[in-house]
Order: sequence, then structure tokens, then C-alpha cells
Amino acid sequence: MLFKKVYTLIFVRTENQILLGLKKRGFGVNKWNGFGGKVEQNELIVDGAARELKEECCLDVKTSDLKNIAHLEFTFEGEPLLMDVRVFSTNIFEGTPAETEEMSPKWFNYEDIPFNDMWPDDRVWFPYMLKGKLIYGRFHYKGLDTILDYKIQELESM
Ligand code: 6U4
Ligand code: NA
Ligand code: NA
Repeated sequence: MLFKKVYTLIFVRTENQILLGLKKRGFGVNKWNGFGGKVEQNELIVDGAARELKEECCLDVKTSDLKNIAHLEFTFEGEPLLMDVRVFSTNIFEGTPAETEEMSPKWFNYEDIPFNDMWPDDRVWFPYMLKGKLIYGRFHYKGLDTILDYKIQELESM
């Protein structure tokens, strides 16, 4: 039996850049990623995405401006957890990204995304996101560095 935990992951984008944060602690420490985390009990997923963005880099977004662009599932060899990650994107936000205890934010040009210092799966599914495709993806890891197998599927709608 796998037990499933729902997470958010949110990307703020402009025409030329994407906002990533260097994670300073916990799961995925020292990797660049979008912002996000565990969805709380009785919290709408989209509310969780907006909350995490605020907590982790101090930006404000309206949930009505968030687009759900991907659904990712991660499993790990020998572990009972299924990480169910709901990915959101927006180009409408207020504020200036600021460093917090969890994340150090930085804007990256699309051609400079630091894939060598990100989750290995990001190299696989970011290109779909950057082309505006909606996707479902699942990745099975051995440890935290090796993808044993994966599947990506483009979706018509989420
Ligand atoms: P705490 O430390 O309890 O406040 P919280 O912020 O709730 O943590 P966190 O940061 O552990 O949760 O959530 C993990 C984040 O990493 C989520 O945004 C999902 C994202 N994530 C996890 N595995 C990923 C992977 N393989 N590829 C990816 N993002 C991943 O691109
Ligand atoms: Na987090
Ligand atoms: Na968090």
C-alpha cells in the first residue's frame, strides 16, 4: 500500500524569466525549485500554493490567477510514500521576492535554468511546462538521485 501526500509547487514567470528558490532546509535542500509544500488539512490545494509562495518568498498572488499546469507523482523504491505534486503557474503577482528561512529566491532567464542543481525529473518535465503544455507525469526513484522509470503524458485539460 502506498500512502499519498499532496504537495503544491508554484512557478512565477514573466516573459523572459522564471522565479526559482534555492531550498535552504528539509526535503530537496540545496536544490533550485519552485515554491511549495504540504497541503494542510481542510485547505484547498490552490490556497496551499498561494500560502507557500507567500511564506517562502513573500510574494502575493490571487488563487484565481493560478493555473494548474501539471500533476506529478513521485515514488521511491522501497518506500511507502507517493508524493502527489500539483503544479501551478502564474505571471500575475505582487511584491518583490525576498529570502526567507526556507528559500533564497532568484530570477532565471529561460536559457539559464540550473538543471544540474535541481531534481533530475525537472530536466524531463520543465520543457513541457515552458512550452505551455499541461502534463501528468510519474517518476519512480531509487534514492533521491536516480530515476528508475518514468512516464509523461500531455493532457488536454487538468
Ligand atoms: P516544511 O519543511 O514542513 O515546512 P513544506 O514546505 O510543507 O515543508 P516541502 O518543502 O518539504 O514541504 O515540500 C516539498 C516541495 O518540493 C514541494 O513544493 C514539492 C517539491 N518537490 C518534491 N519532490 C520533487 C521533485 N522530485 N521534483 C520537483 N519538485 C519536487 O520538481
Ligand atoms: Na516547502
Ligand atoms: Na513551506
